[in-house]
Amino acid sequence: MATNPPKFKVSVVDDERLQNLKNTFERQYGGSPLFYACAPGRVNLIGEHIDYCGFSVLPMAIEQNILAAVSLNNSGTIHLFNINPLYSNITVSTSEEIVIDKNNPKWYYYFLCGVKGIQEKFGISRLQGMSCVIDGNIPPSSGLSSSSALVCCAGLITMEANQKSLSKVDLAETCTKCESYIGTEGGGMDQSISILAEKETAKLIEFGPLRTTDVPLPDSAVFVISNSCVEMNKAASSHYNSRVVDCRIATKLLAQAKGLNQKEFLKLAQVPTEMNASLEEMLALVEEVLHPEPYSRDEICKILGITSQQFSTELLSANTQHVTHFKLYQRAKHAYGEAARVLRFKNVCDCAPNDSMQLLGDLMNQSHASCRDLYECSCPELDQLVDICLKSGAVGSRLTGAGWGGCAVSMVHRDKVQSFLQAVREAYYLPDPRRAAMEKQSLFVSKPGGGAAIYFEK
Ligand code: ADP
Ligand code: NG1
Repeated sequence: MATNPPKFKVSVVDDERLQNLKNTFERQYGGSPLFYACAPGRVNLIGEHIDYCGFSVLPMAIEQNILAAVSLNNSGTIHLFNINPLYSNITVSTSEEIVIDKNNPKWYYYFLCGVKGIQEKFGISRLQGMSCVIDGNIPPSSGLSSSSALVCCAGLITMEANQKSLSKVDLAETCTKCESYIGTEGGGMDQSISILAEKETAKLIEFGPLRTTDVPLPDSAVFVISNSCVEMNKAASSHYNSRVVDCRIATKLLAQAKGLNQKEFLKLAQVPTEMNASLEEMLALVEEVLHPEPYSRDEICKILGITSQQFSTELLSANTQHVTHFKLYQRAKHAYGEAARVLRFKNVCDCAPNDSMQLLGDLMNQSHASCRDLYECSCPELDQLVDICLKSGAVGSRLTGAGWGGCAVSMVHRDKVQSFLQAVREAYYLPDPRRAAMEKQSLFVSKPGGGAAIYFEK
């Protein structure tokens, strides 16, 4: 395979998988693909649920990805065929507006988010018809960003098929914006790392404006992903958006308490920036201003001087209209604490990564405790798995991604990886037949992978 265009270089692609994709494409459409595209999933090492607060996060791409084979057609349609029979085929007309049903998050809506995002970005009135075969090997709804990889892959394909060009940063921002058509108010970590990742390095991702910095990880650290085998589909539940809403309301109460115009504040990171305050000072402000008991709607409306109608339309999202209580103190405390942990993790890696595995592990453990107790985005199985990982020799272990199920990421000393894998296998997977059947794709070592790529056959 030769790389083309140069901006999106080839990522690691398993040749057997590619050959299978090509064969399926030929059987399905009767011709060869014109090009291929892939976009990876990611594992977040630290910085959970703070991208949408405007704070930096620290993920790396994984080797598992969404891979697609594509040809162009003149029939004014987008055909999508998925290698996995669980995901049914679909044909969409390019002469009609692309409609994404937020109440029914079918797999192809994620693809159509990417298509729509590029269409809107360039104001394309009539999209190029395309025939695609999709093959994904990222465990879905497990905190490894399978959905964003699908959105990014579709964005990249649509850009290429319509002969448009964007920088990686612009494509990442476009894909972040368009995934919100499915209804989740994500912060951009997943799309940014899927597109901007580079092999062999984790990245600090900063927002507003989007930028990334390589983070050198300790030579002796190996990151192991383990799936709790509990799935949580973000778009089909309101857990995720209800946390976004808690943070938005906490922002407004903190801003108002410091005499700022709360209407101008939406993200927790804006308040310290405006006040020129440190994260430690923000944690003290949370203690001073917010109370640990959940806030009711009435109380929030009274404090902010807004009507119940304004509360519903300006602060809540479509799928959180039913929420009656808001744990503002706990959510803000998590966000400012987690933002500080990301910066400490990055500093430790920059200064003395090889002497500091324990420090990094401690930060990961603190992050998990905060996600579990303050942000309440873990679940019993995930807590059990994290405990097992620590007892099996991990230096640090925590849930990764949105949570409420999905994966843990553990940092393990290189010399202990084999005994760690065996101990986790015995304690978490083998005792349960369902988990045992999923073990092969659920427990694996992960190296930082490359970002989204397009390539042509020689
Ligand atoms: P994640 O944390 O993996 O992003 P989500 O629940 O947000 O979890 O998204 C998972 C959804 O993404 C799946 O239900 C499915 O609709 C879509 N998806 C993931 N992988 C694939 C795939 N290989 N092919 C088609 N759709 C996929
Ligand atoms: P996953 O794990 O892919 O559901 C979600 C958000 C991220 C981030 C994490 C929590 C989307 C597309 N992704 O990730 O932006 O907020 O949760 O840190 O909404």
